[in-house]
Amino acid sequence: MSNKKRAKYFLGLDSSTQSLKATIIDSHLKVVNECSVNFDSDLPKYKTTGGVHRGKDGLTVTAPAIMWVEALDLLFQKLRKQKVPLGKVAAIAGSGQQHGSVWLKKGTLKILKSLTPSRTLKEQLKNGFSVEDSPIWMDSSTTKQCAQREKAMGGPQAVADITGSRAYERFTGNQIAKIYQKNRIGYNLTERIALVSSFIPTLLIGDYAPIDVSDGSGMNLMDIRSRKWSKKALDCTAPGLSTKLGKPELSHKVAGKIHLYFVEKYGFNTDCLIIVFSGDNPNSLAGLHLQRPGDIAVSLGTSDTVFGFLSKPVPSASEGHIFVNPVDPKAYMALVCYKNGSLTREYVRNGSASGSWEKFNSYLRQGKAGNDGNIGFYVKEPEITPPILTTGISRYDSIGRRVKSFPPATEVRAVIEGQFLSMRLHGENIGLKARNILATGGASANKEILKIMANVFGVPVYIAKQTSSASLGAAYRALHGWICSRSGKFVPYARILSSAPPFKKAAVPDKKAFAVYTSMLKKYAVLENKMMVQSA
Ligand code: 5FX
Repeated sequence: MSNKKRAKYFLGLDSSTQSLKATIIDSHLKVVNECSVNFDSDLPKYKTTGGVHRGKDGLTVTAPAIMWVEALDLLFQKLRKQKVPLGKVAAIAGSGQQHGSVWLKKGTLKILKSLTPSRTLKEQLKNGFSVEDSPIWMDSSTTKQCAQREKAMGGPQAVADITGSRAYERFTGNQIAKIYQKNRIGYNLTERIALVSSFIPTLLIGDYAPIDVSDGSGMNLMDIRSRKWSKKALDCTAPGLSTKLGKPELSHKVAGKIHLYFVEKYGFNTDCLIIVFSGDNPNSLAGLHLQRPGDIAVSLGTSDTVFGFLSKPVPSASEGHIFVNPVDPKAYMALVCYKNGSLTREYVRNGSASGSWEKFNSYLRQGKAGNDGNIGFYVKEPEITPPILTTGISRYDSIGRRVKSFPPATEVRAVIEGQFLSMRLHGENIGLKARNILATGGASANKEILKIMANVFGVPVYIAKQTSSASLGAAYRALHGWICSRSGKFVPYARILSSAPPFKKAAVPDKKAFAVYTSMLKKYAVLENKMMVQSA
């Protein structure tokens, strides 16, 4: 048999906020195909903006679960059209936007098990949800439930010590508590609560797929040390919850074999394994090969995140999150998340640089490190890090006086410097001290932004060839899970990375600029504290 005939492919599926994306690699980690469905433009009938619906209260953010179902059929149709040999896909793993929950109605398991290729997934599952609009990570409407659950569990630090994070509005346990309190009928009708990440494999295997321990760490429900649901956390959320959640599973395990629906409709092989899916940030950690302390990634997307490998968890009640590591079941990862990411940068670009990235970058080139002491806080969305629910822009001049506006070049530099100073400050607070940075996400293609990143952190910045590290990481994990399953034991993830393409150095730090930012950090922290006190 020729090599081509024997070739095996591994598919990573990324169900992100805005799209469902497929990345296919061969067994040497070479990307052979990429394809995606954009929720706004490919499925306009759901009337989403950026893949979501925003509530009138400015806090509630949801997405229609049935849209994700329809997107899966559409994605496979596109792949078929491109003649991608889906029959050679040996394993599929995936990634989902973290924290979002999918509410499956009693009786849906039966529908899943008997999916028929003569009808679409949407036709078969349209009545399958007990709550049709899934709360997602951008939702900040559960402040009350966070306070209630923190009180019941012994305070923010007690919650962080068990679950890896204090109670955060977007974390699934607090969202579940809200649904239990406000929509009792919906809660009682629920057979299974899935995460976005466990929902897609649920469709693929036609059975309830487990929540993985890494994405499960983003729920304020799991004990990150035992990797089991914490009784204390379940008891203060809603009754009968552990049955509705199923048992958490290690991220490299097999969830099941692909359902006949996909075999008959799209030509998948009956032996194709579905590896447990995880969250987008855990998958990015896998895609960016973060394997040692000091390896950190900065992802510049809808949400900005800073994350990295961690061997010992030291959860904090004031910031950041500790998750179980998705590729090393004994280790952890730390993460700091910002809601004000690309949309906020774009807002400043539109207001100060006529909507042009070229102009934005020429302003960045004009200014110098430290922005002459000017500092800005751009809270377009209620912020997670630090928690600031009141939106607005606050600008301070070199002597800490509040000013109404900045000249355009100062404004542009202030938004970028402020974001990176905050990342350095809060990342270091939870043990993420960078030795080198891997930049990823849309804005990692912008060299001027990367130069400032290198100078603020004082370390070299690398970029991956491919900007979507979550779907690539999912594809790598598909291969990893498949190898573990074939070997009948856990195989170190490092072994599969040996043929991964190297990263490219994109920016090196300037020592003087780094020193400017180091001294600026203190002033930044003081002003940030002031902002928090004002917004409380
Ligand atoms: C992480 O905690 C987050 O909330 C975000 O990065 C989402 O995962 C984005 F999908």
